[in-house]
Formats: sequence, structure tokens, C-alpha cells
Amino acid sequence: MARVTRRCVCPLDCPDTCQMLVTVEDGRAVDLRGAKDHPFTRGFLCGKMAPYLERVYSPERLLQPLRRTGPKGSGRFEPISWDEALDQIADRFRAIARSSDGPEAILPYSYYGTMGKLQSSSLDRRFFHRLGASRLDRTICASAGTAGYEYTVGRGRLGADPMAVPGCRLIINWGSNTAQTNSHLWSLMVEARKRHGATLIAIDPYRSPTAARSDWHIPIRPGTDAALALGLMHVIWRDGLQDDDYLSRGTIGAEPLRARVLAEYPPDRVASITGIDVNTIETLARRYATEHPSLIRLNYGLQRHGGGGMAVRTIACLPAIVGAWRHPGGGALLSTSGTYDFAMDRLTRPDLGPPARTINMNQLGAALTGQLPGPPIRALYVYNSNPAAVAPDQNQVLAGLRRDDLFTVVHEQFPTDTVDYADLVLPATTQLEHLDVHGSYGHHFVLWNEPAIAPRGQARSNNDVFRALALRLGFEPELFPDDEQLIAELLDGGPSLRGITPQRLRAEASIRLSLPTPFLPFADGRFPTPSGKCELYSERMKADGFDPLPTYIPPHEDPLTRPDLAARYPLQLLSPPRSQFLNSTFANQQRHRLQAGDPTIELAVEDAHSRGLRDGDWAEVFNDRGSFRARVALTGSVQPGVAVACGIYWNKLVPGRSNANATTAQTLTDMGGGATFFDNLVEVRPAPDQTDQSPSG
Ligand SMILES: Nc1nc2c(c(=O)[nH]1)N[C@H]1C(S)=C(S)[C@@H](COP(=O)(O)OP(=O)(O)OC[C@H]3O[C@@H](n4cnc5c(=O)[nH]c(N)nc54)[C@H](O)[C@@H]3O)O[C@H]1N2
Ligand SMILES: Nc1nc2c(c(=O)[nH]1)N[C@H]1C(S)=C(S)[C@@H](COP(=O)(O)OP(=O)(O)OC[C@H]3O[C@@H](n4cnc5c(=O)[nH]c(N)nc54)[C@H](O)[C@@H]3O)O[C@H]1N2
Ligand SMILES: [Mo]
Repeated sequence: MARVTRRCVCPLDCPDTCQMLVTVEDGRAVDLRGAKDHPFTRGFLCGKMAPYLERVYSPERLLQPLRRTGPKGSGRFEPISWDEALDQIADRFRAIARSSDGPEAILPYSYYGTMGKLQSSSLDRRFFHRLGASRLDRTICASAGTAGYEYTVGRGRLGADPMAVPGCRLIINWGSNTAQTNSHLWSLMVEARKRHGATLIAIDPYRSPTAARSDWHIPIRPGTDAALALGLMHVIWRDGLQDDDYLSRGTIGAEPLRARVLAEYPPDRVASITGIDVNTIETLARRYATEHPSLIRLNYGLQRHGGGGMAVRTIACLPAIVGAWRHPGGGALLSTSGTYDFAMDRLTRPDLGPPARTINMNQLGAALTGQLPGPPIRALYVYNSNPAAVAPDQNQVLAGLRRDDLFTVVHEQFPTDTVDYADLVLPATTQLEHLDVHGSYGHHFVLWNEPAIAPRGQARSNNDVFRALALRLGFEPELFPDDEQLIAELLDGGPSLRGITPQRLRAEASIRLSLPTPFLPFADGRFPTPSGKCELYSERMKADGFDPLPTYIPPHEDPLTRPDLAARYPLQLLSPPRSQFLNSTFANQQRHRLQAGDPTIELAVEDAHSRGLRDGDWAEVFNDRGSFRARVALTGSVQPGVAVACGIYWNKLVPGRSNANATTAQTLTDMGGGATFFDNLVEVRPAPDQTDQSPSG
């Protein structure tokens, strides 16, 4: 029997980017586990990925191309050959490109079903750029925080070294459910607590699993984090706890910021905005300023509000004010992706093709229903994403997908909600079936994903399909080389990739970037900003129309500033991920579904009882945009006025056939064009029929 072990990489959109060992017997993968010798993976995989072989070999996999036979949304299809499918796509794209609407009437839509550089952002970009299709601004996740962070500390999303976290003494998970969404970093935080009693603090409106396991949970009113950060600064400066030496060497704008926070953000005002008592604000400020090394793990929860960019920008000032960047593991950590000097422009070729309009992916609903300027969208090509479930303002997205005159192609592994609206469905490979190279947004290693098994059925990788389409459209073959060539181009980048060749990476499977150990990006007070310092005051922000100093911007749907709206929809709804799913991935797999259970809506007891709802009842959650159903869960996890519905369920697999995104808005964040998933006022009432909630799909 032929038995081999392959080193693969977890493809999920998650900061941990684990290395996996896959045992293959006679061409079939029989075992998959986390690599013990990988410094970040350390031999364990999360509960989502450990059973990945069930996904790879699932009987529900899409294994052949399909053509729609029923109405859009019905999910009725019949098999068709790859040649027929590719010919039809090429013919449609060619016809649209030559029509008066032109190629901008074609829209690619993708996110990170796989984080692999090749299968997420290489030939797809070249293909659509060369075609002249509308460009997609991929803003659904991280763009608000990235923009805010970069204004403050400079380009490149540099931050504290995750591997140095066990040395920290004070760790703040700020809008971050680290225990579940970044579990390998969480274990390093727990190690800091074991080693020398580090204090773990969670700032989160929700008693998330991370908050529950922290030493100190500070429940904050959603969308008010910038006000808290400004209040901390007030106390720090008022009491002389700032690091004057670091401030003078490493920052600009300390004086005007100090004046602002002392005048405008006294703790009692901050308490009334954030719902956090004065004593807590005072204690947190004192401890943060005096206990080092301190880390702020800044994550996504606080970015998904109207003022999300400014909130991240404001919090990112704190480490410079107390000199936290001096210490190994200290400072802030938003993402490590900026440490990778991959040659992304060479890989994606933004220079190809004619200039084209850009469509913000958070406005897919508006784009598909003709509400954006420019030609109508006549063809949509979806891959690495499930917008029917994950995109905001679902009812408008579905209205667009239902259009009979829209030609929709979906390349997928499974029959998702989005697949149901496709004219043509193409079967996609899983991570065990294609080659790729990965960076990470939570550590500093480059990883090689060696294919472990042959593609199942007729599945093809994203790049294979774009090569085939490019050939049919007569594009220059040299722009669409094989994957090995693309890896060579990707790795031929900047200084952090020095010495990391394709040959070496293939042989070693994981290599740490060429960086000092530990990596202290700003210990010397030099930052990659225009001024070379941490910009507490930012001329660039002023030029871009923002307040140049940190400030507090209330949520769009804020009960305090929008009493009119709150009279009808009084609850701030958060819809963060559920630990068993990765966004909507795994939401169809039996094991994951059983563990996740029914959709839930977590409420404060008084909010439930005043609406006639008891624990376990089915409720309808609604606003003007739409509604979904969920079981009431009274677990003491939220304050009055806040509701939490963890997702992301597939619509067709839940009662009422819609999820939390039926209520979320297409409104954008203050900067970066980000999504405002958590800036969402709703009301809750008993579901009309308590007995029949079985999903019809
Ligand atoms: N198990 C699992 N892991 C995942 C994912 C998954 O779906 N499942 N998704 C992956 C992806 S794509 C991403 S982007 C990351 C997301 O990783 P995280 O940023 O950890 O994700 P969230 O759970 O969305 O948000 C974190 C916390 O922010 C809180 N929050 C909401 N609003 C506010 C606010 O206004 N202020 C503060 N302080 N907190 C707030 C939420 O209650 C939540 O507990 O996780 C990745 N990892
Ligand atoms: N309400 C609410 N909505 C949210 C969020 C939230 O917290 N609350 N989170 C948001 C965030 S942070 C994100 S990142 C987005 C994520 O949104 P998406 O990127 O759409 O993520 P998934 O739902 O995981 O869907 C990825 C799909 O890609 C497919 N796939 C995997 N590998 C491949 C491949 O190699 N080729 C092809 N063609 N397909 C592949 C998978 O089968 C899966 O169906 O959702 C956002 N939506
Ligand atoms: Mo994300």
C-alpha cells in the first residue's frame, strides 16, 4: 500500500493559518492533523477543521458542472460538460464586453473561501483586469480598521509579535473573540497568565467565550470604543502617567490630543456614552499605563460600526502614549499581514486592461438592482464566497440575484444559498486538491500547500478555470502561466522574503519571514507614516476630510442620537461568527450543525420578558430591511438594549429561510468603505407559529 504524508495549510479566513499533516493511502486522504513541529500551530487544529476530511469526501460536494433548470433560487440543475459551461461563459462575457454596456457590466465577486495567494488573488485578478470588468473593492471584513490603523501607525499593518505574547503582563482583547476566532493566539495569552499572572481583559458588549474566560470583562455599549479610548487618555494625561520620552521621540500631535481629551472626555462624560462606570475607566487607565508589557489585541468587532475606522485609529494611539511599543509583545496587534512583502502587484496586475469602475462589495444589493452609477450588472461571477448568506441587506442582494436578465456563474465546493441562484455552477477543488502558498494575518510564517490528493470528480481549481476562460477569450497565454511560475513571481518580493525561494519553501513547507526575533516594529519610535512618527495628529486625515485628531463618531443606528429610530427598533444587534462555522463555511455539515444547534438570539432577561419571550422560545428579529428567526437564549450574556445572534447560518437550512443579514445594512463605515454589520437596530417579537419551525430546505 502506498502511504505518504503531505504538508498542507488550513485555507480558512482566520489569523491562525495552521499547518496540517495529511496522510494519504493509495490516493485517499485517511488522516489530517495539526503539525506538532510548527511553532504557531503546535499540533492542534480547531474543531471546525479537525474533521476537514468529512468536508473533502462529503457526498454533498459539487463534483460536476451544472446548468439551471428551475427558476432562480430553486436550486434545480442538470449536469453539463466543462466544455459547454466554459464556452457559454466565454460567449456571454464576449457578447457583453462588445455590447454598448461594455465589460464593466461584468462583476467578479469573491472573498476568502481560501486564503491561498494563488487561488484567492492571482489569475482571477489578471483575468478580470484584462477583460475590463468592474473592479471589486473587497471591503467586507477589514478595510475600516486597516484605514484607521494606517493613518495612525503607517502603511503595512505592522504590529506586535504574536510569538512574544507569553511575555505580556496585561492583555486587552478589544472587540476580539480571540478564544474562538484566533485560538492559537489565545493559547499564548493563557500561557502569559500561567507564566507570570498576566491579566486578560475583554472589552466587548457581549460576554463572548473570550470575555467569559478573561479575568476582567468590561461590557461596553456597542460602537462607543473610541469614546472609551479617549477617556483612558484623559486619565493617563490628567494623572501624568504618559511616557513623555516616547511621546516626544515617537509621535506627533501629542499636545493637541492632550488638550482635546482633557477638555472633552472626562470619565463621567465617557461613562454616559459607553455605559461603563467611572471607576472602571479610572482603574483600566491606570493599569494600562503602568503594567508592561501590555498588548491590545484589536480585532473586528469594533470596526463594524459607522465610526469603526476612527475607533481603530483612536485605540491605535494608546500604545504610543504609554510607550507600550518598547517591550517585546507590547503594543497593538490588528493584523500581521503587512509584514509580508509579497509581490502582489506582479501577481494581480492591476495595470492590465482599460480603467474600470470600482464597486464596493458591501453594496452588492445596490449594484445588482441598478442603484449605482454606470452600466447595469449583466453578469456576475462568484467564487470563494457565499454572498446570498454573508452580504449585508440580504433581501436586496436576493432581489438582484433573482433577476432573470442577470447571468450568474458560481464556482463552489457545495450547493450554498448563492449556488441556488446560479445559471451555471462550477465544481471547485478543496485545499487538499490544489497547490498554493499562504501568508497569514496572525503570525509571520510563509507556508506551502502541497496537493495531497487528485481533484475529486470533475472539480477544478479557481486558477485552472481562469486559464481555460482566458484561452477561450484569446488572452495572452503568458499572462496565465502555471501555478509554479506564479509562486516564483509572488515570492520575488521585498526584504521580508529574502532567501525564501520556491525550492526552499517546497522543501521546508513553512519558513518564518526574514525579521528580527522577537519582532518589535516600533520600539525605536520610528513609524512608516509621512512624518516618520506615530501620528496622533494626521495631516493625511485632514486632507481626506476627516478630523485630524482622534474623536468619537457615534454609530449610524445609535439609540442615543437616533431616538426616532430607537423608538421602533430599540435593540442594538450584533451578529458575530459562531465557533462551529467559519463565516458560512461548514454551516451545511452535519457535525458542525449539530454542535451549533438552532440559530439563537441572546437577550437580557428584562428585554425578553417585556416582550413576552422566555428562554427557548422562537422569536422573530426584524427591522425595515427584513427579518429572521432564532431561539431566545437567556444566558446573562448581554446588557439591556443589546442583542446577539451568532452566525452565519445558511438561509435554506434554517426556519424562515433567512439569517441575520436580512436585517443588516449596506451603509458603509466612516473610512475604508467597510461593512457595518454590527451597527444595526432591531426589534424582537414572538415568532408567529411556535410549533412549526422546521426548515423547508
Ligand atoms: N470560529 C470562527 N473563527 C473565525 C471566524 C468564524 O466565522 N468562526 N471568522 C474569521 C474572520 S473572517 C474574521 S474577520 C475574524 C473575526 O474575529 P473577531 O474580531 O474576534 O470577530 P467577531 O466575533 O466578529 O468580533 C469580536 C467581538 O467583538 C464584539 N463587538 C461587537 N461590537 C463591538 C463594539 O462595538 N465594541 C467592542 N469592543 N466589541 C464589539 C463582538 O461581540 C465579538 O465578541 O475571525 C476569524 N475567525
Ligand atoms: N452578519 C454578519 N455577516 C458577516 C460577518 C459577520 O460577522 N456578521 N462577517 C463578515 C466577514 S468578517 C467576512 S470575512 C465575510 C466572509 O464571507 P465569505 O468570504 O463569503 O465566506 P464564507 O461564508 O466562508 O464563504 C466562502 C465560500 O468559498 C468556498 N470556497 C472555499 N474554497 C474555495 C475554492 O478554492 N474555490 C472556490 N471557488 N470556492 C471556495 C466555500 O465553500 C464557501 O462557501 O462575511 C461577512 N459577513
Ligand atoms: Mo472576516
